[in-house]
Amino acid sequence: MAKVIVTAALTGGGSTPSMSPYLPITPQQLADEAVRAYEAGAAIAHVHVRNSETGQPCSNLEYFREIATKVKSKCNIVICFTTGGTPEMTVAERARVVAELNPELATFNAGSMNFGIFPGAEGINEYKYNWEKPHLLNSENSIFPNTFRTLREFSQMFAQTNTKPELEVYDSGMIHNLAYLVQKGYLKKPLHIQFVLGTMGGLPATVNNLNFLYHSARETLGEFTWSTCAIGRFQFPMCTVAMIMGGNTRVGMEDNLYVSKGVLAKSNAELVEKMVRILREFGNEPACPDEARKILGLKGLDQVNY
Ligand code: KMH
Ligand code: ZN
Repeated sequence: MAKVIVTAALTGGGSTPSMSPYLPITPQQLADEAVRAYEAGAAIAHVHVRNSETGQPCSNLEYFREIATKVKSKCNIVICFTTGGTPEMTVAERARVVAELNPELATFNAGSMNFGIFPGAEGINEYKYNWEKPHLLNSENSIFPNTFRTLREFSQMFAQTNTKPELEVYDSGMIHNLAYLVQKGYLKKPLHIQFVLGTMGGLPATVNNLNFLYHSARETLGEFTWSTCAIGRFQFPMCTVAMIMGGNTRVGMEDNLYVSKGVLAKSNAELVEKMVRILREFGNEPACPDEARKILGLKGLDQVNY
């Protein structure tokens, strides 16, 4: 039996309120979703924040703090804050949550890329909010910037706060960006990688691509811990493959809004429950938060600033 980490990515920045009435928006909703995901077997909650009135992705530090504090008062799930945000945010805005809240774990996007969320507009006939349509359509002409300088500065900030970077790898070139950061001493081993499959601009979600990324990373970086997430209907197939390969899994409404074909998930916990059922069918068990802390070598909940 292996212990497998299930991360719940609660809301993200690419899903919009018109796509699902169940998408969590306010800090209270996000905190409740994190606790329910924990009860369902998630060891990590990956957190983005949204404007409470409009649901628009934002980088409001007080929302991050409120969620983390509320969650911490109820359970010990690991919180992994986003530093990716959305392409509309500046790098400084994205970095602030780590510098101020000193979390155990946060995302670290391993290179620049196109990040198209505009196909998401195709299925929407009526928008709930005015910001949604331009947010989706403008992504046809925007870049998700993570220059070498940003990577160096983020590495140094993560080291200062002793926050473990969850290294988001969307394509194979990014593995070599990481190798450069390791070689220069900016990133320290052991590394933890999230292979992100199926974004528009990154590698498609196929078994071959996951296998290729994993083996390229092994060749280039040696040993590391890792997890996979995949967009849309590929979420459960790719997480299942990752589990079989010995990796960890990330599910949740950031990447996928449906629990089965045509059926919207009513909560992130539903998606976590499904992943846990799959893990158990293969004789595995979900890691609890403290087991995840051990696997990833996290500093502990007593060392955060929230
Ligand atoms: N939005 C996902 C495709 C981040 O938040 O920094 C990847 C992600 C990155 O979760
Ligand atoms: Zn994210």
